[in-house]
Amino acid sequence: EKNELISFFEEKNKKNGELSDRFAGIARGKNLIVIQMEALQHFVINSKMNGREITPNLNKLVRESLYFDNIYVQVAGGNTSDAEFMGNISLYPAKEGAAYFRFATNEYNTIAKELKKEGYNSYALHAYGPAFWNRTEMYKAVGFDTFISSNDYVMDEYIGWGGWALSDDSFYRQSMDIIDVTKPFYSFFVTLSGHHPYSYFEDKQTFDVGKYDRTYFGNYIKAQNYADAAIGRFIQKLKDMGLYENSLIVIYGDHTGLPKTQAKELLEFLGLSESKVDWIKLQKVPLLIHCPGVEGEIIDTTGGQIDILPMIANMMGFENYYALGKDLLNTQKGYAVLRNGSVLTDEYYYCSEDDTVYDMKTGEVLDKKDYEEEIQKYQKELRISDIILEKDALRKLK
Ligand code: GP9
Repeated sequence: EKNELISFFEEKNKKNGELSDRFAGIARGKNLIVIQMEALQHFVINSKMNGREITPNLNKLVRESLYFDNIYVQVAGGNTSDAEFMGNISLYPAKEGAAYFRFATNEYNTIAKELKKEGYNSYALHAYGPAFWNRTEMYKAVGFDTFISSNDYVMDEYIGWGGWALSDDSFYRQSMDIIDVTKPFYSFFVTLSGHHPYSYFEDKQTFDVGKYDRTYFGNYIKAQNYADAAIGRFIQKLKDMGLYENSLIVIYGDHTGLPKTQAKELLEFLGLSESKVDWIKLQKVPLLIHCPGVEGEIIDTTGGQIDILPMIANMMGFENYYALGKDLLNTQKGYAVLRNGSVLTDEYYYCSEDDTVYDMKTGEVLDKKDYEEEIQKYQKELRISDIILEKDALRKLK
């Protein structure tokens, strides 16, 4: 297994070396502000309801950023914590259970650790009980210097999670009072206002959802509209503090917020069928990277949350030899591997549940034989990731 890992990473890094180095080092020395947004799905971006944009602030930011619009949700049993795991470490979620619980004492290569070598302070910020998802333990392995949790925030405004989690507005405001902005920093924000069941918004008229009023879907839209407004105010605060022009800002959704059991209104709103391909295309989250001096651009290469770290590493100029993700800005052929073994590319969707390959554009069934070799090559990443987790292999390889 050790030899397997060594040759896998040699091969992976050799290939990457052959590619161009677009944006390499462009954000070196800047602060890094990563915002992992709760249940923010891709479809809300640039979407209108009754003539009004659902997420006007994010839409504006998207226009000024590198925007990745084919990012698939890759979380598994660890849900939100799996998104954190991929974002900060670029390994796949555990095969069973949550990596945050099962592998919290492993050795990892992480953003916080790499930036620490450059003299950065790092902060994990999440206004919930610190033991949830075993964050207190796991954040030590991720290498955060400071974890600010609900023990540290004044719980002065409740919104998300049915109305009993701190509002994003208060969360951002208080967080910026805590972070020492006089030194280079990496701040990792994990929001909560978009957390189901969205019932806080049931009787609020904050956004006109028309016929979806008082439905799960309508409440979800109102929750994401609120989360967007809060992020708009946060971005303004960063500008007022003089941080916007000196920071790399990365925003992505952690997982979907509308399960299949609630799909009816969503499919109706988007005018989609209940086909396998239509549904998988909805299992995407937005990802944007805002870098001062870089013009807005849409990147439609297929990828996943595991690809976030390699892009940050490339732009900030730090090493990521053992990342399993790829830099979508320097990759010709995109793909995403899901924890259940399904594989998505620009061209096809291999669904592991029915062992069938579908044409991504038409939904037609394709001949699996033609894709088998490539699918297995991509799936190998899951095996490599499992070995790393189960054998604590990065500690040994080092
Ligand atoms: C709790 C929050 C929610 O701290 O991260 O996690 P989820 O229930 O969405 O996985």
